Parts: sequence; C-alpha cells; structure tokens
Amino acid sequence: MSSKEHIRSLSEAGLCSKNRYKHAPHGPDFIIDQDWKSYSAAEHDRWDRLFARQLEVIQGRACQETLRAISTLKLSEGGIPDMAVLSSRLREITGWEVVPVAELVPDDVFFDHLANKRFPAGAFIRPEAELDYLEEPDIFHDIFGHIPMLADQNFSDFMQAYGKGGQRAMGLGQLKNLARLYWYTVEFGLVKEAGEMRIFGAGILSSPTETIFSLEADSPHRIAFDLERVMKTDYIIDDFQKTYFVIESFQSLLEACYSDFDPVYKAVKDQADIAPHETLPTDTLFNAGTLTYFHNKAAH
Ligand code: HBI
Ligand code: FE
Repeated sequence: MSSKEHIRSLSEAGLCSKNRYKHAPHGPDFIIDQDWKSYSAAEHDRWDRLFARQLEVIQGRACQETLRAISTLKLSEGGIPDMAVLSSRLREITGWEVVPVAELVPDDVFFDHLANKRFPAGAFIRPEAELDYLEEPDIFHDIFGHIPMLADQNFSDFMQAYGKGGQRAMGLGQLKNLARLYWYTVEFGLVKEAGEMRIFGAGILSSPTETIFSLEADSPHRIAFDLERVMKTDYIIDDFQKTYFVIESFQSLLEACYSDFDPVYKAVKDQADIAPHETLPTDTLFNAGTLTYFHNKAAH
C-alpha cells in the first residue's frame, strides 16, 4: 500500500485527521455527540498543559468575571471538560449551556443557538504541533475562552441579544457589520476594571502571546468602544489585532446593543469601512499605537 493510501486509510479510520469529529453525524442544529469517553490520555494531558499555562498568564490580565467563573465552573478539575456536566453548572447560573459541534457552523445556525442560550463549542482539541496558535476554534479556545464569560448575567444577555440581532442582520444584509461587533468584543474585547484595562475577549484569553500583547505592547491602538465605529472597522484574522476596543462595562455593552440596531445599520450603510490600523479624530484614544510590530512583520 502506498504511503498516500496508508494516510487515507488512517484518516478514514479518523486516526490521523486533525479533527476527528469532522464527519460526526449531526441534525440541522449541527450538534454532535462529544463522546467524552473517546478522548485519549494524551488529549486530556494536552488540555491540562494548555489550561495550566493560560491560567497563569491571565492572572492580573483577565477581567474578574472570567477569573471568578473559571473556579465557579470548576474548569480546573483536570482533563477535557464534559460539556454536559459543564452545561449543568452553567445553566444554574445564567441558563446557558454549551453544545458540542464539529467545527464552525453556518451563521444562521450559530445565531439561532445564541438566541436560545446555547454556545456551540468545537469538540476537537488542537494537535501538539498547533499548541500555540490555530486558525479554527478548538475546544480549548471555545471553553477556556468563551464559556466563563457566559456565567456573567450582563454579558450572557448581550450574547443572546447578539444572536437575535444576527438573525435580523442576515435578513437586512448587515452581517459584515455584526460580525465586526462580535470580533471586537466577544473575541478581542478589553474592559475597564477599577481604572485598569482587563481582557474579556475569547480570542485573547485563549492565546498566551496575545494576552500579553493586547494589554502591554506599544504597537496596537486602544480605543474606547463605540458601536458605530466598531461596525465600520475591518479586522485581520491571522495575526494580533492592530486595534483593541475598550468597553466601560458589560452593562454598557448590553445597553449599547439593546437599542435597536436599525438606525446604526442605516448610519454605517453608506459610510466607508475603516482599516484596522487607522485612528479617527473622533476616537477616544486610550493610546495611539506605534504599529511597530506590524511594520516589522511587513518589512520581512
Ligand atoms: N460557529 N461553532 C461556531 N463558532 C463560532 O464562533 C462561529 C460559528 N459560526 C459563525 C461565526 N462564529 C461567525 O460568523 C460570527 O461572527 C457570527
Ligand atoms: Fe471564538
């Protein structure tokens, strides 16, 4: 048998593909069986190493809501969490649950889950070779990054409102603007806490290097959150952010998004997009970045 045929037979047996859940059966809601017993000791050990390292890095950098929920939800009990067990704890607090999916699900399915207080989390764990960075969300990004904040009432209400808003945005062709709101808050948001800046974005919380970069590097801009400004601002998906937006509180984020999005959609509809490296005279800047990190990368 040729090596290609050998690899194909292995991947058909789900032995060597990076994501062994890729072909798991699912219904229209894309929920699969997490099959928690199928995780190997090596996979549990990888989760423990990712968890221990990131828990250390986020001390003094993640917002209180995240740090508190990591212990309330008993995420430190070791091994890859069983989502059914995690959901029973989360449901007690804010009524949310986490459901296993194989990979990114279609936007309309994603919004429907959020609108019904379900967070779809990838069931696969990243391979050893991608320990520090991977493109698609694995179980560590989704559970360590996203789930703790769903134990906060204001933030989880925002996520449900986002899901409902997403369903409407699709109808209005405004998905791009709404995806930016998600990106610059849920994935890469910073929040003011007792006069300091802290992290709540999942994309940062699940990355050891970006956890430090987002708060301490001189390169990125840090700009006060403004709904219209965020909805107009483009973003990059394969590197650190050039701009981080800072919310005053989760209550203020929720209030900004409870107002009907329609007038904001109208306001942004005909206006030009803003590039991620730009700042505007109307911005409330916590700091204008040097963008050195990005210039150096471009130079090589
Ligand atoms: N699916 N499983 C999953 N997780 C996500 O974060 C996700 C998704 N589908 C669509 C999506 N995110 C983005 O389009 C959001 O910006 C809406
Ligand atoms: Fe995410």
